[in-house]
Amino acid sequence: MKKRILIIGASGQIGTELTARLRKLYGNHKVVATDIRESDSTIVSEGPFEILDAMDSEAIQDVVIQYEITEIYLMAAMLSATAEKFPMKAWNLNMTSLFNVLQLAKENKIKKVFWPSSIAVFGPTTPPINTPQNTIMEPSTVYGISKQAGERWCEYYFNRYGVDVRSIRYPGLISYTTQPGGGTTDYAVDIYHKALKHKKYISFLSAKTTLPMMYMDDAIKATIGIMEAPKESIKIRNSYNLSAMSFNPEEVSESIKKHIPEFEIDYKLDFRQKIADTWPQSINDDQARKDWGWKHKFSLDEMTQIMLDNLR
Ligand code: AKB
Repeated sequence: MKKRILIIGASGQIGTELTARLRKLYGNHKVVATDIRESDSTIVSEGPFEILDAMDSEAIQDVVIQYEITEIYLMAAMLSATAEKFPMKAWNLNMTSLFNVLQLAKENKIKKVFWPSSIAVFGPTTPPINTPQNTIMEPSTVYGISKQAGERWCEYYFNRYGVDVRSIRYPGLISYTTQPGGGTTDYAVDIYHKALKHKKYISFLSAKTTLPMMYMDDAIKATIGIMEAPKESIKIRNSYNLSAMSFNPEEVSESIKKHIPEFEIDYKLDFRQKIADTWPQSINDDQARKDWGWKHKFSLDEMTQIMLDNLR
């Protein structure tokens, strides 16, 4: 059967870049981009685009049938900070959208599913340094709880119904094309915008709050990499740890200062500090490297160079 991909949440931070990369790989018409809102980017002009609500199972099924979809990347979700403001809405969106897609795979209407998990599945009782693949997971945020429940459901659908679902636990993601929305790691994107615009940034996380992070190119490579890997090599059907680098606001600020010496950072902590305090500082991703050949490329300084060059 020929590959035809559906991306749900294609206008978001990851969806935008994922759509572009998949279209380059497989051809524009093979990748159907959908989102609840219209996007003004090339996503709409360069290939098929449909308005689609991830909560609407019938609408998703219609698109799957219309375009003869074989795989779905489900990128729609409410992230950690917004989810704390709208707990029930976040739970409903994050879980219903996943069930909608898993169900289509269970009914054999599609062959493969990608669903993103997050470092938010870990919590205050998790070992925070070099966090192992299998460890204590007691998330204390709504987003983290929904991602952990999602992981369990993915594994359940694989074990019980043979659904080929693949997942990675994204760290904070940084890119210059699209802004993130509603996450705790969003500062690591905003800081570059503000550095160029105002030469100053006020961080909502403290100087020493170290979190696992990744440049978007690496995240896209991992996402497509796990989906392209032979089925037998995917040994974990809940979600894979994934790591590239770890840094804190002070360290990004030092990296920016190498290009903009007058850059200043100040700190005004808000509710997101509490969320960050429950997440690991670094992640052990040996299993992903061993099972399907994951390898990261970008370091903090390389990313800073790219971010500043492109945002300029
Ligand atoms: C967030 O901050 O909520 C996300 C994530 C780490 O999943 N970027």
